[in-house]
Amino acid sequence: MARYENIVILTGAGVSAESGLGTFRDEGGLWAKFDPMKLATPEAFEADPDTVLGFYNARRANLADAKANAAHFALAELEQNWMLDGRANYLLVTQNIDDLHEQAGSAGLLHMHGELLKTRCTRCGHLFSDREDMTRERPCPGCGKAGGLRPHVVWFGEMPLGLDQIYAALDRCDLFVAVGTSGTVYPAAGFVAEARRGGAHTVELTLEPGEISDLFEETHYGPATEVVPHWVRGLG
Ligand code: BJW
Repeated sequence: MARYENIVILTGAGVSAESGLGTFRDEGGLWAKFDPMKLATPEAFEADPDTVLGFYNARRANLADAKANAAHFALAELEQNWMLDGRANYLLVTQNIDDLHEQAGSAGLLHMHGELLKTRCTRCGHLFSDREDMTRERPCPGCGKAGGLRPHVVWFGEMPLGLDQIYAALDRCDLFVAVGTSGTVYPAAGFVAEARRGGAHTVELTLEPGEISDLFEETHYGPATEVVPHWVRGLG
């Protein structure tokens, strides 16, 4: 495999679009239809927990039938080839809360915006895998109290997960690749600049140019299921 020793991949909603999961900001996307300030902030949850829980319950139901696509599989294959080559520094950071990278077999994976199939209790902090509906009546399996369950996702104004690990990997990476993300949400949108500061080669694989495309040295545009496998094959 090619010359890189330390790879960081960042994925966004575009990598899962062809699996039938909507993106956020494209035409018909979630935030084009719904106001994120009323669904994806701690204040929205405080003001109207039933609406917020209902929104995430519906997305859990939608995720139940979704299958990993060729882009997820190509990234898992890249990781496996990299490990076989004896080069262990590979980190796949996803902004997505779906489980499609896991389905494809990715192991070195960090969900910086949380996971839809996990529930957290705001009363006791208990975190558990969960495919059921979250309701205010349902008791937490950890503390037994009702009223505290919320999706284990990162809302606007909350701290993304794993940032220390991500910035350490960005500092030492020599290849940074962003796949299917619009580059509108920080801190993820700042990762390309961070990687460039450390001297990494930067690649964008997405449907069309977006807000931060100028920051990438190499760009390939088209559907993720075509562009990602093609780029991965070229690397080998
Ligand atoms: C395809 C395709 C196909 C389509 N093939 N491609 C300035 C600086 C720093 C922070 C801020 C700032 N101003 C405001 C902030 C705060 C805020 C923020 O960034 N707001 C912006 C809107 C401006 N950020 C936060 O609040 C974050 N926390 C934070 O900053 O904490 C403090 C902190 C300070 C300093 C350091 C560190 C931390 C938290 C952000 C949480 C985001 N949460 C969500 C919801 C998660 C749960 C859920 O899913 O409901 O995360 S919002 C939503 O956006 C979701 C996504 O992960 C995220 C990114 O979206 P993504 O993936 O890019 O999707 P789209 O739809 O935007 O783009 C899809 C792309 O795919 C497009 O480009 C298409 O073209 C492409 N595409 N089809 C290939 N077939």
